[in-house]
Amino acid sequence: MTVYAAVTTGKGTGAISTIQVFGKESIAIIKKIFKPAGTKPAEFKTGQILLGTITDGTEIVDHVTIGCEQPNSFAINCHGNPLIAADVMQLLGQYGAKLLTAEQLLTKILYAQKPINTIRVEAKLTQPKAKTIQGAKIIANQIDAGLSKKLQSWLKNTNEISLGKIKAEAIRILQTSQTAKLIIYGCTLVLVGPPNSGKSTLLNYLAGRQKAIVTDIKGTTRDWVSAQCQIAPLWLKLIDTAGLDEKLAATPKGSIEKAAQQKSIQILEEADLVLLVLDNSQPAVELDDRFSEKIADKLVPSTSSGQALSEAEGKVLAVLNKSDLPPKFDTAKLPENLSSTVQISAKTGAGVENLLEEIRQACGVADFDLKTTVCFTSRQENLLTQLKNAKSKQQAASIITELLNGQLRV
Ligand SMILES: Nc1nc2c(ncn2[C@@H]2O[C@H](COP(=O)(O)OP(=O)(O)OP(=O)(O)O)[C@@H](O)[C@H]2O)c(=O)[nH]1
Ligand SMILES: [Mg+2]
Repeated sequence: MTVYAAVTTGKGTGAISTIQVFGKESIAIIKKIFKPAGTKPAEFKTGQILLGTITDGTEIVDHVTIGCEQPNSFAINCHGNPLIAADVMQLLGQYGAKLLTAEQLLTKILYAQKPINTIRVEAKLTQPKAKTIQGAKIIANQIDAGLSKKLQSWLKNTNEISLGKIKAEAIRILQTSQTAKLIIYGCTLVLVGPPNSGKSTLLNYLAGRQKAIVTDIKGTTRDWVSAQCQIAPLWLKLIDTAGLDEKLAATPKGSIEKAAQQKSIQILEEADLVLLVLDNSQPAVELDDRFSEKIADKLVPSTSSGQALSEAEGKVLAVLNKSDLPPKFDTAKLPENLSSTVQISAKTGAGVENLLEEIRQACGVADFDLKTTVCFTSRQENLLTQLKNAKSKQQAASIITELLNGQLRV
């Protein structure tokens, strides 16, 4: 059996780097580069931690500990400088270990455990990428329950369950997964609106720091600015954009203003949810046609079942800002089909809690049950999409088997 090795700690400098060595012949290779502290020879017993040095035959590479986790799995903990970890890896490679990425190694380890459950492998690989603790829990819940259990029960009861029922359940899982994805991977919120409406002030308020420059001069924000914030169970990537108004068409070609405003229109494409920030203390302004068209696109609710990036696609929330000033905005001029309209003051914070609740509602995460059966990788999504289009029970069974036991390419 081949021996595999990978640096399993994150990239960059940390206090410690861990190199995982896996495979039946691991001990034979480790013995060639490891010298235990003291005079006794090393005993690689499961559950023990050994102290010693890694040497290249002539010089000490580093002082390390080795955790004997399984008879064929060892964790070499060396100092955190990535150059040291690279040296240890090179030595392992010289003595015959196959050098892998952390993901590749984890996949090998998980596939060595029987019975194979690919959903579990994907969960272990994906969980560290979850942006929120709720997202991590959703993934964990798919291992022994959730998606794994659903697929196992489909396979076990293929004769009793109708194809129609399986397809209907696949559609429901795909739909619910769009909301789960926002909780797991985060939601991109783009703040757009006319100049001076308070977009940057709102971004700063939500981010809890002065990320974007705020002035009373129209057109202060040129290049887009991004910040992050958590509003449980969501992680938000906030993008503040240059103000847009009816003058875009008249703005000279090649000018910074034109480029900035065009960028604002482009960035709308990335939005899971758009906040249309308007100044409630001013009469409504006409917006540039191109901008209005883009907003109109976002206002069209998604009709596809589960193929859209998120259920929030097609959602625009209007924010009537500066509620601390006398109102002059004619709300009849608001676009139709808005997800909702919220009055706030980004300056004082009044109404912002209400806005956050509306964001949760618009994303469909307000009462989301973390135990819901969902898919959480594009492989699963593709296969469930195939399942919802399956033409026969036999085809459905082979897709379900692939979902549960298929090989991953990492
Ligand atoms: N009274 C009041 N003033 C506000 C509020 N929000 C923002 N302002 C002020 O409005 C002005 C414009 O705010 P910004 O946040 O720079 O507006 P913006 O939409 O980012 O403007 P551009 O970058 O030019 O598109 C500043 O003087 C802010 O202090 C609010 O809720 N109440
Ligand atoms: Mg701004």
